[in-house]
Amino acid sequence: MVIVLVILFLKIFILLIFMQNSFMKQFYILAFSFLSTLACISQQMPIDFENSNHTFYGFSGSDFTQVNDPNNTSNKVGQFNNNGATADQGFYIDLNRDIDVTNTKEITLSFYAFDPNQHTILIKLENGTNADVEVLQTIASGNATNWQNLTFDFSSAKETSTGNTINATGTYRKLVIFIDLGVTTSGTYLFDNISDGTTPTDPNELDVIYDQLVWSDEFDNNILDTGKWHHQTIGIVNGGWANGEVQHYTNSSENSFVVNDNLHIVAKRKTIMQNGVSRDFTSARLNSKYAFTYGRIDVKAKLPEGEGTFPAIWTLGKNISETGTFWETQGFGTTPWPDCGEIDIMEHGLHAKDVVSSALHTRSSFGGTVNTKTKMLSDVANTYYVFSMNWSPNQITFLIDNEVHYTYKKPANFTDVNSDGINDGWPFDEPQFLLINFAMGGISGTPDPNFTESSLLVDYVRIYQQSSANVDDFFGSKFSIYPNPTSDLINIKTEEHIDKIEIYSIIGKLLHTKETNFQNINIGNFTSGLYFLKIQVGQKVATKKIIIRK
Ligand SMILES: [Ca+2]
Ligand SMILES: [Ca+2]
Ligand SMILES: [Ca+2]
Repeated sequence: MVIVLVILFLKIFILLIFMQNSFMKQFYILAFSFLSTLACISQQMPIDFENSNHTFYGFSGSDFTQVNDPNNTSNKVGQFNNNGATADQGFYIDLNRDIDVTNTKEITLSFYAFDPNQHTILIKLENGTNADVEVLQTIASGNATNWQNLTFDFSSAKETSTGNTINATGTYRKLVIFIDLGVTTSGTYLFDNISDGTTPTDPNELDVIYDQLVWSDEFDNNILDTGKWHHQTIGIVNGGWANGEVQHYTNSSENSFVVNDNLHIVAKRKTIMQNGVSRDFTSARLNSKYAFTYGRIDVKAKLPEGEGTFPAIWTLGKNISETGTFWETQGFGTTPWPDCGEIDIMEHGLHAKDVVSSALHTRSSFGGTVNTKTKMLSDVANTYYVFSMNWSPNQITFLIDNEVHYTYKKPANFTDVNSDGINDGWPFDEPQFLLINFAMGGISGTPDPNFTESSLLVDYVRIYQQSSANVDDFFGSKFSIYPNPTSDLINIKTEEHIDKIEIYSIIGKLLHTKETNFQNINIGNFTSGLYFLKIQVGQKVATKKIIIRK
């Protein structure tokens, strides 16, 4: 959190300084996006402790620091200290790329003790798609001040809750280490090179760029376009709403209207009877009369304020069987939640003020889903942010102001516990529609007793997809790009007649356009990192990845 805040403050500082100079602004956004990317990469396996983010958190009286390897001062290692206070001392790290024990069965590491006694090391995996699993190793006495390489084999793991030996599968986000679990032994130990056999990848990378606008509402006509939006007003839980919420949704222009270039969704303290149920607050919930498969949604919004306010920008499967949704009224309601899939682009009110969250609800994890991530913003009630979701056949990436904060990958293993033929972790190959609503109370907390009304403002909604020509791999093979990686010049060799070349950042930001002289591109001004080159020939498009290394 501290590091995230430091980067945030640095960005704000730099942006203020260079606000007048748009090239420099662009350059620094790019540079800092790359910095953020590096910070994120570092919370992945393998953990070599060379980066300050390779930090474990001690609990029950344990503490962690980074120190130099006593045998090699240029190597950083993790120092794990138990003070012996309790028998359950341990250490954990939350990873931003899951450990996948379906594909990788072994976790290897190097261990060093300062004392010559026998020790046990337990590696436990938590926050997973399956139950917690653990593997124990015993280090024989007499092995002090020597690095030992250990292998933890999860094809023969113990399921923590049952004690059964199982071949572990699934993905896990949290790695926990216990040294001498079950006894009150103090001691200091070193670890290095904790690995699941994978190499670091860039979790911020968008795998597909969606840039063709297919549906939007700019809210610039002072009228709520009911050709685009449906008011969902029939309560879905006994005439009320989910999550213990305390509002009714109406189609009244008191609760939703368009003015000053913005959609306003207004929650008010007002008692009404609807569907035979009385509620003390009114608000609105809009469904898009547009649904799509794969693409990008950008929503620029300013959030309401007050304890117990719960605005959300999200999507549901067009096939959801839920009374009163637009698509149900059109005859598409075949599939119950969560099998229809839900993508929460932005929710506010589930965590502290100014902390927004993104989440996925699927058959494999719903309700209190493990597939979620929070991000702290600044003054969300007075600041517009662009909340985005980039949904490809392989991953769903969440961005705020064009910066990735969470990526959900399609699970590697197909599970179908409810036998409906749909991957329990990925019901996302079918159309979804957009919802924008402003709930009150329930799991977001009791509304402030002084609350009278507040507004969710939406400046625009834009949905992008990709022209079908974009996925033509054969067409892409007609262009040779070299050298790649490059430092200052990209050469392009082709028989095709190029019309335009664009360069995008890994988060889909257009950085450079070229409309003549396509033999080469000077990228001397670019910082190191991964970029997309989009080559346009008539209606056809080829996309190439390029790496710039300075
Ligand atoms: Ca190291
Ligand atoms: Ca299923
Ligand atoms: Ca607008």
